[in-house]
Amino acid sequence: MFGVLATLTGVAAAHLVAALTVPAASPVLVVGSTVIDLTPTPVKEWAIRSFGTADKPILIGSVMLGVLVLAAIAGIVAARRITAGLLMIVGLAMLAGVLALLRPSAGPLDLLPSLVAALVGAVALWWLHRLEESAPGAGVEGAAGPTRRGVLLAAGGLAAAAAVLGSAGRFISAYRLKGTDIDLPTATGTTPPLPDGLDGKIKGISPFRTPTADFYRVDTRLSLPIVDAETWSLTIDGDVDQEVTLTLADLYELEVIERDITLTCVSNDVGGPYVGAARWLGVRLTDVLDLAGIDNTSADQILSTDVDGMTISTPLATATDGRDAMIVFGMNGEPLPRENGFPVRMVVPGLYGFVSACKWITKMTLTTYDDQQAYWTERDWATEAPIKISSRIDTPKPLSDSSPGRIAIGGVAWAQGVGIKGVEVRIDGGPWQPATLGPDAGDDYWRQWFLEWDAAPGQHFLACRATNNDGDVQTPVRATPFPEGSTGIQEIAVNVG
Ligand SMILES: Nc1nc2c(c(=O)[nH]1)N[C@H]1C(S)=C(S)[C@@H](COP(=O)(O)O)O[C@H]1N2
Ligand SMILES: [Mo]
Repeated sequence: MFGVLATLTGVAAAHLVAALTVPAASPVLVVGSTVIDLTPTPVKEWAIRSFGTADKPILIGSVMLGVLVLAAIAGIVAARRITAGLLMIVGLAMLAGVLALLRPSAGPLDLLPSLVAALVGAVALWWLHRLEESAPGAGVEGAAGPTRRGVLLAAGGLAAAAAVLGSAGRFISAYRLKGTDIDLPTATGTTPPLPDGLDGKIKGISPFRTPTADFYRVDTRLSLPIVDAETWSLTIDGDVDQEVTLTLADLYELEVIERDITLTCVSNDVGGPYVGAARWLGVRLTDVLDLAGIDNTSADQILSTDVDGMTISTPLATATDGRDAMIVFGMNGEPLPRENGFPVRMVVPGLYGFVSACKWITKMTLTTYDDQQAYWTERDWATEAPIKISSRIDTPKPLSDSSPGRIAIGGVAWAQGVGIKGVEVRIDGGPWQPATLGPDAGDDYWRQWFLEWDAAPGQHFLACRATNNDGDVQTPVRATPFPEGSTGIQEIAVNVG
């Protein structure tokens, strides 16, 4: 019990110090991030699939649990030999400290929270131990009477202190994460307004433009980076004519464009939630690369690095083939949210996010896949990863109950770069029936679709499949997200009655 209390206090104090310095260096987050990086790909895939966006809270909870079990053991050891217990607590904290220093972008300051955890944890444990030693009736079984009030009070005080320190840390982190309100330029040309979608007409269908707050989020981070737009810069180096470093103001000098693009995560299962459509404001990736000069390059990859040293690869030939690859600073008319890469990220239509959409980007290195490998390349994910044609049923929901009569079956379909020609629906294994498509906002954007259905009582099976503008039909052959994106057809069961 003492071990747990002392450790909690140490961890909470460290979290507060981290919030004031380097939030990601908080010991629990450091251990959690290390677990993420060391987790084999299949396990990671399974976790994303089973827990969805709750995978991170679950990870942090498990790390906390593990730490507290070790802390409890340290407490038991301390009751016999206080130095051994203290050493265990300090050892635990210093392990987190070493892991913090091993993070790609670590500086000496990253060690500070773990030092604080070690100090506070050890002092708290020693203090509790000393109070108990000096309490009358010490060592007597069941002597938790008034004689030990001092010890209990101290323990309660520590618990309260841990809660206050921890909350203060969270509050300060949240406060520092505010303030993404930079002035955005307007697009140089005009961008046609997004047509009205089917949102108002078909209940339960995905909105034609995903509200920013509902946009999916996938990344390896446990805490958001705090990046200052004033001091942020983007360096283009590697095999270029001349290395250049650009500020946000430099980017604003280039031709500013705005595009409607649907982003998709390679980890999205057929029918899954990791896809979102937004209007992106930024500049052409090629305009930025031209400032450094890539005419003579022998690179085949853009290796992007984020503020913390996370790397993402993008195939150079694909990104510069004329598609609207962008360096983005605005999303749906607002600055990028911290979650989605503030202040600047990359967006390349038609490529899964893990090989294109580097958030919090600070560097693009022109290099080859032979010379340098990005985070997911090292983990055997594909390097060429075009988004596969797919479609999803949004309504009715799987296993939902509906009343008999007219029901709209509806959803979205995407084939970025090529565009959607049609969507078909299959009811109870019958023939494929053409659905009605919603408005068209360009080949890089998804299409909504629906089919009116006269539902009879009973259980029914609904499936959908899309066809792209090249005439390719979504395949029924199932593939897992690893290593280059899922395929297959979504089929759901619904109840009518
Ligand atoms: N720096 C950084 N950028 C990143 C990632 C990451 O882990 N770190 N994840 C990528 C993945 S896998 C996807 S699918 C997209 C998701 O972007 P979103 O979170 O804005 O939806 O960001 C990409 N960019
Ligand atoms: Mo992704």
